[in-house]
Amino acid sequence: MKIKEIELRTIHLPLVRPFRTSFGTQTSREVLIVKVTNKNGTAGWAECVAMSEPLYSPEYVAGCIDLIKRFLLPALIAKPEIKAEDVATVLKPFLAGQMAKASLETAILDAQLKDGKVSLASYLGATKSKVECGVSVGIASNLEALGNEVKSYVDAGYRRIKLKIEPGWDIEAVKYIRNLYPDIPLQVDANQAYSRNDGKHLARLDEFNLLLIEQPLDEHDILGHALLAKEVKTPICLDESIVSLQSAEDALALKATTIINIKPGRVGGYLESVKIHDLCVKSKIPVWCGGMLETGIGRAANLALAALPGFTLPGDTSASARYFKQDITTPFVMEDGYLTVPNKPGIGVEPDMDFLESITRSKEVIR
Ligand code: NPQ
Ligand code: MG
Repeated sequence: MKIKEIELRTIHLPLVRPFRTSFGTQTSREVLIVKVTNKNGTAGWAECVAMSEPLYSPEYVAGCIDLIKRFLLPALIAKPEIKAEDVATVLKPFLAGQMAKASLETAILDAQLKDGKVSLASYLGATKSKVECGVSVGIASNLEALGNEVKSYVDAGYRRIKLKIEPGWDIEAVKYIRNLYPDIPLQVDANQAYSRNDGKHLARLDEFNLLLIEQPLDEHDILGHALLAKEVKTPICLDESIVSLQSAEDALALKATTIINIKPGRVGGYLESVKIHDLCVKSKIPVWCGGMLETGIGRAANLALAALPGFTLPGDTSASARYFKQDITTPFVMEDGYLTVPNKPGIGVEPDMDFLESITRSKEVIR
């Protein structure tokens, strides 16, 4: 297709409750929304999952906007025609910006699939029409508050609970929730908060029958995760460390991870995500779809990916209401612990333009 114009818009959405992780407390979500219009007049939408600040990953919203305007967009526009399948190759010379690149590829793919009348789910190879939902629970001020929040999610029907942990909020929190819910699928996420010396401490989690421990160490410490995997019985699952197919291959070969969390933004897009999914299926490694507090735009696309057959564990693909009072699309509502995979062409959803305008903080159109 030929690109006619690109709109870069930042929006601001308050969260229904503060979300505390080992890297900080978020009370709202600033999101970069990308709209690509092609010469047919078809609009493709995507969101960039970078946060306002580089706390989870090196990328951040203002940096992504700069990277897109200064380097990525000029490289794409220099091509007389562009297919979504070629975007990653065209952008490969630029050594930064998986999340920025993913947002451009996804918006182009949305427009391309809409023109072809194909849903993202069927294009990616989805085999399910609904996916099981898990939920990520922030660090709480005390155990009782944690118990109340978890109870609200269990009552809503979530099929897996993930507790955010950090030194000082780990063994006791897990023990408390495990006592309340002896059988619920339970896992933890440290977002890099531990060090190589913490193996003995983290092995104390082994008695609680957790599905996995997510990203205990620094994103660059693949060897550390491999060493840790020998000290703890609970499976290690990498998140931040997996930034490409290559990094997934390396982590598996080095036995640093036995389960993988795929976040399309973190690995450069949905096409790279499918390659990692295929590698995991071939390697008999369970995968699940992570979440970055996406609006309906990103959530729709994540559901398409999570509907692939290798996604055998519930993801952080929660309902819109987990994070937002009002979503920018028709809200994703959970039924019996499942979300329905969109099946209309492209990502299958459109933003509510009146609401989108009302929460817009900045907007630039590049022709
Ligand atoms: C994770 N997500 O798996 C991330 C981290 C995360 C659902 O736990 C604003 C934007 C706040 C993105 C907090 C979940 C965030 C964010 C946490 C991502 O590691
Ligand atoms: Mg994580």
